Amino acid sequence: MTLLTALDGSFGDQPEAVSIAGVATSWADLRAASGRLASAMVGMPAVAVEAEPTLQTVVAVVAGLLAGVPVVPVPPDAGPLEREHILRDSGALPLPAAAGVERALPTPSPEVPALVMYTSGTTGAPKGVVMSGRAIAAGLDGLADAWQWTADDVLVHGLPLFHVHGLVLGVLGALRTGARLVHTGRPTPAGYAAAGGSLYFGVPTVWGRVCADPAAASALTGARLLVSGSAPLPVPVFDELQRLTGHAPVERYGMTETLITLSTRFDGERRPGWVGVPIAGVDTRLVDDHDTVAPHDGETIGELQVQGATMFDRYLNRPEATADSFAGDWFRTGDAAVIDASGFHRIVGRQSMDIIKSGGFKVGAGEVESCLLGHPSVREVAVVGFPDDDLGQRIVAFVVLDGVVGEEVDAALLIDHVATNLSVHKRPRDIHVVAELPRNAMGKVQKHLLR
Ligand code: MCA
Ligand code: AMP
Repeated sequence: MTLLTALDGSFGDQPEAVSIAGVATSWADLRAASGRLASAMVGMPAVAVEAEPTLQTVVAVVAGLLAGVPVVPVPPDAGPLEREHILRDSGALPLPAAAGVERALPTPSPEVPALVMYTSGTTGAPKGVVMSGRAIAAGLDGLADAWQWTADDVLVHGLPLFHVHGLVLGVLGALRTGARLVHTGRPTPAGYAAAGGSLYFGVPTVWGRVCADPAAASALTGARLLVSGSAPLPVPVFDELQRLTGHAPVERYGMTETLITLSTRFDGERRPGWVGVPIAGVDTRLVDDHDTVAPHDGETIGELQVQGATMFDRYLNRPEATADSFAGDWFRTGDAAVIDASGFHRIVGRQSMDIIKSGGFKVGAGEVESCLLGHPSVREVAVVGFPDDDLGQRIVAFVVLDGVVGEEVDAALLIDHVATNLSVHKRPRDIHVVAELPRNAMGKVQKHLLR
């Protein structure tokens, strides 16, 4: 298949080409297992894959790509609310119970939807981002170019397999570049230290934890490149990582919708607090509130808009949301940024307070609020992101309890309600019970006052 070059035999083979949480396979065996499963998948509208960090997950994802069946990764800890939404909205069916006898399958067109990944917005339930094999290939090739990422690399990470970072970059990227992959199961400093890789991926929370474990950090000195993304890498973490490992990390920026669009380069400047330049095939611009192009002077803040080969097709079942997310050919990222005269980008923040990035996970305040309102004791709620040294932002809920129910509600119960109905990383870390929420004359909650 053309997307996953390593599975075509282009890089020869090795017995431990892909290793996940200690279980390894060669590319030939991976290709064979995926081929058998693909044969049983042909004709499915979409396939739901429980995205545990296991080799089975990789086999199932590759099978979907071989069969031309869109893969919908489901967070393994997704509770009933989140799971039912994803399955109903995508129409994805469970994996076939048994693999078939492998048949020769035609190579799917690069325009066929390869993945549907769910991402949170400011309001409502997460939206399914439909991405083609063509966009994925363009995104990975752009990163291979920026990072000089080749078959000589050993890629190490332990990120979840239901988001772009862990799955597209972290698995498909290895299978396209021919780099050997060591997935550590969880992204722990000890796991990273023991893996002996050349190329490491992490979210800032992971890099912060590596810095807090100097022995683990010093084990990374032999690496070639440490890459951070999914959330802003704090400058002190950048500096500390450089001090402890000898490597200035490469920071890159992207979104589920656009894949990775900006990065500092292996052979270029790595400036703390900045996310570099567009990868090949991507263009960017800044606009003001009226969609008028703003100057790239390193000071003027505008909304970052992007266009190019890495773009998603559409939000599944949401033509209006898709249309609203574009200004002509330009995708509205919702991130505020500056661009300097040399083309370097700095992400200044999100335009909406209702998008929270916690541990690199994007969480919509509205989704957590709806979930909490589903608890019988909660009358009103407002969810906000508070700065957090470890997670970047921590989810905090302010709740007004329903006096009629009359029962004392334990904060732990409400936290658990979100962890079990949505997923663990969407749970508030703190609950504040308040008599009322600050509202303006229109009745709208004034979240900035809560912060
Ligand atoms: C605690 N736990 C609970 C509860 N409280 N479980 C159920 N109910 C509760 N009330 C337990 C869990 O079972 C789990 O246990 C543990 O707590 C999880 O703790 P938590 O603090 O949430 O996890 P963490 O270890 O602190 O997580 C930090 C992390 C994680 C590992 C960095 O946030 C992470 O994996 N982040 C990666 C996010 C990511 O990949 N984003 C990419 C998005 P146990 O540990 O025993 O299981 S893609 C993207 O953004 C774009 C495209 C881009 O640019 O990349
Ligand atoms: P997601 O929806 O999970 O794909 O997250 C995309 C969002 O993550 C972007 O819109 C940014 O807000 C944020 N993000 C990703 N990478 C970076 C980065 N290097 N610096 C700052 N924010 C980032």
